[in-house]
Amino acid sequence: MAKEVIYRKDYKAPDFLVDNVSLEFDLHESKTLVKSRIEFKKSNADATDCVLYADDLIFISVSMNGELLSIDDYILSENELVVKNAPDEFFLEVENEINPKANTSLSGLYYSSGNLTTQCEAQGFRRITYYPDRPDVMAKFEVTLRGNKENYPILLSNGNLIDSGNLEDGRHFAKYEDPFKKPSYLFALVAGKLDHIEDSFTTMSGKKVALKIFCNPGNVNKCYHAMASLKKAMKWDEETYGREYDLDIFNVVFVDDFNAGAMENKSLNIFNSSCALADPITAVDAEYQFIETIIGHEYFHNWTGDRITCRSWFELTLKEGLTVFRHESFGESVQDRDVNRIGDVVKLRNIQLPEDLSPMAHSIRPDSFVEIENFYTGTVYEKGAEVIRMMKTIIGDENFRKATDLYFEKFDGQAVACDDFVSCMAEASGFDFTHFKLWYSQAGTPIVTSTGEWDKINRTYKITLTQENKPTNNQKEKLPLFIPVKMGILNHEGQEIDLILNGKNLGKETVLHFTEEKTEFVFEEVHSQPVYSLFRDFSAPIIHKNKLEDEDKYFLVKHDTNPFCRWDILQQLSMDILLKSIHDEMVEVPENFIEAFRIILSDENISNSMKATLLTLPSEKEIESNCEFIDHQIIHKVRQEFISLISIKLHEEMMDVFGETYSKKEYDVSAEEIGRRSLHNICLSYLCANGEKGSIHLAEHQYFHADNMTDQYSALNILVSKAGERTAEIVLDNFYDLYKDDISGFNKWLSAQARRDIDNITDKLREIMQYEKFSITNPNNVRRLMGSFAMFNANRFHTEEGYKFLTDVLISLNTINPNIASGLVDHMCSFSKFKEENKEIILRELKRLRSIDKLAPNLQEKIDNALKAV
Ligand code: HT7
Ligand code: ZN
Repeated sequence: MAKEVIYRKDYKAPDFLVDNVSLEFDLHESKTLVKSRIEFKKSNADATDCVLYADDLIFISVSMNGELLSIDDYILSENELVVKNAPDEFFLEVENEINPKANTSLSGLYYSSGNLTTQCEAQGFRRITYYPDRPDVMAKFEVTLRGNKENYPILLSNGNLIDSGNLEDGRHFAKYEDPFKKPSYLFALVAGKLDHIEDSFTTMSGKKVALKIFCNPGNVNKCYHAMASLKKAMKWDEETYGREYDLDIFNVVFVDDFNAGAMENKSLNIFNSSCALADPITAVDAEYQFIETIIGHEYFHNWTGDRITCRSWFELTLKEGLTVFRHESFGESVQDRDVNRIGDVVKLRNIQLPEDLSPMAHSIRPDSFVEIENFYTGTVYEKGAEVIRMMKTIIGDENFRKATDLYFEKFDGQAVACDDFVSCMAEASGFDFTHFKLWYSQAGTPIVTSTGEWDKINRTYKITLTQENKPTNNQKEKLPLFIPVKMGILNHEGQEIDLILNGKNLGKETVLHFTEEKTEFVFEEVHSQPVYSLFRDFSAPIIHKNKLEDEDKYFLVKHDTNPFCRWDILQQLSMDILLKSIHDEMVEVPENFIEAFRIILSDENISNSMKATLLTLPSEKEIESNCEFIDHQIIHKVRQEFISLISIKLHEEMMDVFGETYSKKEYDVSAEEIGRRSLHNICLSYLCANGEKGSIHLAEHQYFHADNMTDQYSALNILVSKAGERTAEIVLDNFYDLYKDDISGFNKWLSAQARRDIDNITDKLREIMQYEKFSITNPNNVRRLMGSFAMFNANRFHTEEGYKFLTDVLISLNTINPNIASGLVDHMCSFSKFKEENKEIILRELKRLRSIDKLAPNLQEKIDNALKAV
């Protein structure tokens, strides 16, 4: 039976609240016994039934106030335990059993690689025991863990360790108490054989916090970057938001089998080891940078998520949008600011924009869902962060800090809504956010068109903005949004002029409030033909259609004072060329584009990392979002040819920069060195674009002599795509031999295989899935193989064989891990602009998947949406 749709408007506060809960676990991989004692208080005087949720539990008993309940006192079903005629205050004691080994969904308590681990967000706690598992029920937890000392020498849970000791039969125990109230989704336990490193952090009020990072034996040397990142994040949160850590202990655990990147359980963060472990030999620079920000993200949740949480899952962006905004700001401050901002926008364009164009389009605060797991999306996370950023842009840094201080003060210890957060923004700044709040409920990406008109006689410059908000799948009617436009105007010499609007001098840069379908902003005292620079730092998550002449665009590439806008305008120029070439099925690159690249390559005032960023063309996914009609094969071919032409025209310059950026220095992850390597490697990829022998030799040399994974993996990918099949096989085999026993190296090998542009790719990938090293129950393996294939090898994935292959894998994953399956099915659910023959095959495959027995609800929800949209 299909799962029902839940609506935000139906939210009701809980009938019963929990003050205290104590849990006892007798841990065993296939038979764990759970005993709970839950203290309830009625909060709705009219309520009679107390509802506890359940999923895949074996019920043993329930008693109230010490008395065993009889079958007439409660109703037990697969997903609920309903205690009838519950009094105003009482405690329940429930016993149940679970089987962690059989739990391949990795939600709840599961056994993998010798460890017992939990994942409770969003609704995993009900897979552990009967409980009012909803985020607005916040309680103090006391947890006792018992387990075999040899198998599980480390026993961890949230909060402070208050007791521990040995038991009979080679068992031991540990008792934890978490003094902070929390919802059940933040509960965690880990038991296993783990090594650890430790350090400490002294908070701004002088409290010493013990920091421990746990990992599988043999990996401690790869934990130091994470530890350094954690300490940086703790300091940054004190300096930037005045937030201090609140317990004496902070534990972090890295595990290999994990559905997402990480989880912010109170004082016991758990990470997917692929997002946490790093050393120069097995991790690339991007991973080092990612670790820094994800460690920050989970730590920042301590205040934005744990201390103040969401009252219902509809409000998910309250904690996730805000925490992504906080981690992005942290990244901007500890890494290269502008390159980082651009990277975040690239992510939005590659992940979130396609969501807005898909049948699953939703607002950052959805109004309904079937399966909450399907709403951990780029929209809720990354676009949610952009919405927070816009508020900051509108009210300014100082007011924003006042507003967050107010938020922390007012709502500490509570489960609240997005409206509560925005009310703090309004109260602290005096700004009326009523119109702005439409961003929370309206889905879709507005298209903003801009034109500029200089009036020589009146010396005015009129900038006209129009916004179009196209219907999305479930929301046909749209209203104009409140769009902050950070901007400046340049004179013909490239200098910023004073912005005089309605007689008021706003300085050289301002934020326009664009709130209607069309608005004209008339700037005064503009003495010569100017050029505008709009949406600086990407001040709003919109698509900007710039009506400037190409000449003005190239002028901005050279002169715009805002690095984001310089990059963005160059991206627009590339996109224009790409779209025209796709249309004409012939690639022509104008000389001034080449000249712009040439100037960038030799400009000493641009950092290496910014150069690499500027020289990167929009991805195939971004091109797709800009096409009316999508032919993946043509998009791929055109983009490759574009790169080849740049390579031919700028061979010498690329060679020079490649040489200049060569270094024998020992590997380090300073921003400068990361920038150097990234420019070096992008030049190498351009040089090899045509498979020219001399350049391929350079790549081979780099592959075999690199002392770090960044250079080696770049060279590997270049060789695999450009050096011909024989060389590709040789280096892939070599890479496999080197790294097959290293999880991170093996995963990289899977991605490299999945991206191969070869005829028999699906046979190859099916064969790899049979390798002993490959495990379909490991989300990283699956994502690296299937995810990379679908996302980065569109040319081969969007074929009959590709769709069949993904569908076969999804059928297996449906029972193993529906959450991972649901993440992958997206690649087949947004096909309205595809070629007819592709549409037909996708429809056939989706129907095949839809018809299988016991299809998971999260797959059902997505497939049904996709089929409805046809
Ligand atoms: N809050 C977490 C989101 C999450 C998750 C994490 C791991 C496994 C399954 C999960 N479902 C939801 C992670 C975060 O945003 O920080
Ligand atoms: Zn998060």
